[in-house]
Amino acid sequence: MSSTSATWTSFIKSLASYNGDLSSLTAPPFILSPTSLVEYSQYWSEHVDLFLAPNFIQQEPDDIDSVELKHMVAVLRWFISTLKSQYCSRAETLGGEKKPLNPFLGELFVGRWTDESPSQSFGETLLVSEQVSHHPPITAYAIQNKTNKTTLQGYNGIRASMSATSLNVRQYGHALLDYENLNEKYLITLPPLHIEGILMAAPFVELEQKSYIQSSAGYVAVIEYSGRGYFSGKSNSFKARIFKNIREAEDKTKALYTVSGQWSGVSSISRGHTIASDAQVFFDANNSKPQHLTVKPIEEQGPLESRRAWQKVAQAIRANDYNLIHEEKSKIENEQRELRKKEAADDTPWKQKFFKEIDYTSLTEEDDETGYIKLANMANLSLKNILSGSIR
Ligand code: CLR
Repeated sequence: MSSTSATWTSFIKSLASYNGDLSSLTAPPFILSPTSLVEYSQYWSEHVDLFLAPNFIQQEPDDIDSVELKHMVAVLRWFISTLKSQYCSRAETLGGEKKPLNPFLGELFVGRWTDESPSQSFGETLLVSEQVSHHPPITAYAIQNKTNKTTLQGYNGIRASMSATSLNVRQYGHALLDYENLNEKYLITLPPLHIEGILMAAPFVELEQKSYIQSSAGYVAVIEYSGRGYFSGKSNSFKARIFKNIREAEDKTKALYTVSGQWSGVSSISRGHTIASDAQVFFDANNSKPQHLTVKPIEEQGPLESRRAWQKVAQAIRANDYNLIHEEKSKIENEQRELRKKEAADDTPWKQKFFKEIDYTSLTEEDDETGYIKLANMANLSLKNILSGSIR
């Protein structure tokens, strides 16, 4: 057995007790990513044109669909476009899924997307992402385009457990999308996933089960995920159906639209509950390059900003220098321990910079300015801070 496979075997053993808390995972260097998990929020907006698209949709006199339904189709297209960035980008740039850096409390990642549209009607889109909990890791984020009064905000945590061959990951949290000019909001839940290929030391993500998009206009999209050898035999497959409301969603034949294909490739859309032979292309991930955000140069970043804070660790990872990785990581960890001790001693607990925690279970629909409770009720989803997508 080579030394690589020996460390991989012990890594797999450590995965057996992994619960989603990255600090408990000691992985061999070749599986480490130089990027912190706090950066992953950027994947929500690498197709800015699709993110803003509902703002530019017009109702035509001979339209069969309501304008709200047209918006829902556009929101679904944007959502599907985010998946390749979210779940395939490490495989594409680093050759496989990697273990991200474990963000420290208060770690920040900020950046912006400039307007690349021909008409310059998009304006600038900003991202702020903040690590709001360390044990367990939870990242909060907001993506805002002021020109078009469009905001996405949400938070994300994971729970993981190892089965015989794969790491099963459930995401908790949700995203809220607000199109202020349209007076429409959307609640987005996050799909469960699993990491395959671990035994072969070639990990990759596959999505599973369902996620939902609930519109404040009533429409709901139910997205079902499957991998190789399920309904199409292709990896990264999905089938999404749009219904008038969650009650209609109980009967698949009531679907107003059906979308089917690969989220990392091509998908098609048909009216009704089946994909017709003349179905139109819905989204083609191969033909729609992600637009990466711009981040300040490291020298100009503040000390809490992710790339500056992890700079030395990232360099050590790129250089494959295990001792240096460990040394530089320990510096950050010790510094964090000292900070927590000091906060406890001074009785000044750490506070988030950009986000506030809301206990939805103690709010009524009327008191909740975010609109989350109303949307969660419309979609029949649990309000408790438990796994997203859980039915009440
Ligand atoms: C984080 C939030 C993003 C979507 C997303 C994509 C990939 C997920 C990541 C989330 C959480 C951490 C994750 C990662 C894939 C692999 C990694 C589950 C949900 C785990 C911790 C790595 C384990 C080590 C393997 C390489 C074996 O919006």
